[in-house]
Order: sequence, then structure tokens, then C-alpha cells
Amino acid sequence: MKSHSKPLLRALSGQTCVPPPIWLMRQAGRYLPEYRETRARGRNFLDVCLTPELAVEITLQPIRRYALDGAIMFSDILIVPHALGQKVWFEDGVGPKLEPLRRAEDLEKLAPAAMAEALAPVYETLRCLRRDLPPEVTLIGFAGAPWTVASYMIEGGTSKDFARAKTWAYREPEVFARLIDLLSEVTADYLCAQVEAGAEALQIFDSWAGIWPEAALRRWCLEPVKAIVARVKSQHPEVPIIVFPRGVGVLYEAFAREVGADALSLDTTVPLDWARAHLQDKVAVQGNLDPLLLVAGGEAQRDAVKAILEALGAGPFVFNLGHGITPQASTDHVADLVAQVRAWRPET
Ligand code: 1CP
Repeated sequence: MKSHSKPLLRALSGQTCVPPPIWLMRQAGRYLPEYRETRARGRNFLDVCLTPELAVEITLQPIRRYALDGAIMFSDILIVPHALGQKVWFEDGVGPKLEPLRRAEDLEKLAPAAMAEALAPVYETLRCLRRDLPPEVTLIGFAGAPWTVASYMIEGGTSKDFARAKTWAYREPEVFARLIDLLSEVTADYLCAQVEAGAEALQIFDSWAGIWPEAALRRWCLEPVKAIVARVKSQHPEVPIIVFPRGVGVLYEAFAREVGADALSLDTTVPLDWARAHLQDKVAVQGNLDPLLLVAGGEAQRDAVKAILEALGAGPFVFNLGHGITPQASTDHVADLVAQVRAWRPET
């Protein structure tokens, strides 16, 4: 199948597809019993991400079950700090942990030269997936945006208020900029290498963009993401890039105008009519079902899915969630969602 006849690539190129293509953020994960089974075969979560045989199997699981239009390679955004030599581990039931960066000297320990070798298994995973995926399915590569990744590197894990990272940025912006610039460069190279290994579309996750006031948001999120998009596009102009600046509210419009992305992934709070009026005339949009509706199911889920399809289905659109699927999601509710999207036609 020619790449432009894949539904997801068509939608990302600005075409309206009826019904729209669908994939789900974190579509491989703990809500799937087969994931839990495969995950138990690795020593730990990072080991699973860096063992191509396991990462390929986990990536394919939601495709087999639901015939989704996009397969996102199984990995994590924190693979990048790991590949830079920072200590990263995942505690069951707690989440990611890192040995935190605390002062300017800690940045000197990061080793970009070691990255290519550390990331070689990711590229092997992508090559295998390109071989094994059904021809109509688009292979999606990804990375975290510099700010979101930096927040974990500085906080040492997830955070409620990002107090250490924000204070550092406000007190020593030149030092903080060194970290953001380093991450921008290595992330652009990483995404280019993913394309060279077979990724056909890319998503950049700025999951914690929404915690900044406007000026800082522009400096630490919008500008670095724009630089990454420009750098990847200079090497691979044909590969669509989706940006997910979660929680940025009306500044979604600045992202649509300024970063050069092909599509924006909308978080759950973005109003549908506003997105149609202010974003969909500039970029393709993706989103934005509340992931907790896949726990609740039933009429609440059905009505919300219908509202999204009716608001955004008449333009370039990819059905997705507004954030990652939760471990409590019901596999039956996901099946209901996919069936409803596949059956949708605009009212005439
Ligand atoms: O216990 C387990 O099995 C680990 C749970 C898990 C999984 C399934 C983690 C730890 N990461 C992942 C996979 C993952 N993470 C993917 C795989 C592909 C897919 O979507 O199917 C992707 C794209 C990510 C991206 C990711 N990791 C983001 C950005 C998207 C988002 O959800 O906002 C972030 C912030 C992370 C960090 C991370 N890794 C894992 C967890 C639980 C977290 C979030 C921690 C937090 O809330 O701060």
C-alpha cells in the first residue's frame, strides 16, 4: 500500500477522512491482559522497552485486538535521559524515578555521544514493526518535548507542582537553557533516526506544558518544540509531526500558527467548537476523549464520542484520547469506542 493511502497519513496531511482514523495514546499498556503477561517476561520496564522482541509484541497487541490505524512504538519518553547516562528506573505502582539533576555541574555528566548506541534497540524495534505491521497501519515514533523530559530529570520523577524545575528556570535561566537546548538537539536527532528506522509519523509529547505562564511557556515549550520540528523537517519534510502541548488552553492557537506541526493533539479540556474554529483551519487536530470515559463506558462514553465526531469529523481529524488511557480502562469499552468511530457518517 502506498504510504499516502494509509488513512492516518491522509488525515495528518490535511485531508478529511470519513470515518476518521483512530489510535489511542498509551494504547499498549496495563489495561490489556496480554500486556501484563508480556511485561512480566522482562526484568523491568526499561528492559522491556529495550528488548526489541518484547517491544514489538507489545506494540502489536492493541493493533491485533482493535485494528487501529496507528501503531505507536512501545517505549517511554524517559528513554532519552537514560540514553544520556542519567540513572532512570520505574517502580511498580509508583512510576518513574531518576537520580535528579540538582546543579549546573550535573549537566556536565550527560553524555550525548553515548546516545546512538543506547538507543539502537529502539531502532531495531521500528525496523521489525515496519516489516510486521498490516500495510494500512501507520507506524508512529515519538519523544518527549524538552521541558517535559527536563521536568522529570530535575524533579527525579513525577511532580505535583514542579517547584524545583520551575525555580531553577526562574533563578538561572542560562543554565536551564543549556539543558533545554541539549534536549532539543538530541531529541531532533533521535526523531530523525526513528524516521530512518521506519517511523512514518512522529508525536512530540509536552505533557506538562500547561504549568507555565505565557512568557515562560513560549521560551521553554513552544520555541524548543518549534526548533525540533524545523530540524526534523529539514531532514524529513515528508514525515508528519503531531504536537501534544497538554493544558496550554488558548495558547493552542499559538502552537497551531507558530510551531510548524502538521497536527495538534488536543487535551480533554479543549472545547470542541473552539478547536474547530481556531485550530482546524490551520492544522489537523487529534483528540480528545476523556480517558476516564473508557472506565465509565455506556451512554456517557457514547454521547461524548458522538459530540467529538460531530464537532471535528468534517475536517482533518484523528480520533484519539485527551491523554493516555488508564490501567482501569475496560477492554470492552475500547471495543465499543472503535466500533462507534468506524460506523460514523456525517448527518446529511
Ligand atoms: O508499569 C508499567 O507497565 C509501566 C507503565 C508505562 C507504560 C505502559 C510507563 C511508565 N510508560 C509506558 C509506555 C509509554 N509512555 C508509551 C508507549 C506507547 C503507547 O502509547 O502505547 C508512551 C507514548 C509513553 C509516553 C510518556 N511517558 C509520557 C507522555 C504521555 C503522557 O502520558 O503524558 C509521559 C509523561 C511518560 C512518563 C511515564 N512513564 C511511565 C509513567 C507511568 C509515566 C507518567 C508518570 C507521571 O504521571 O508523571
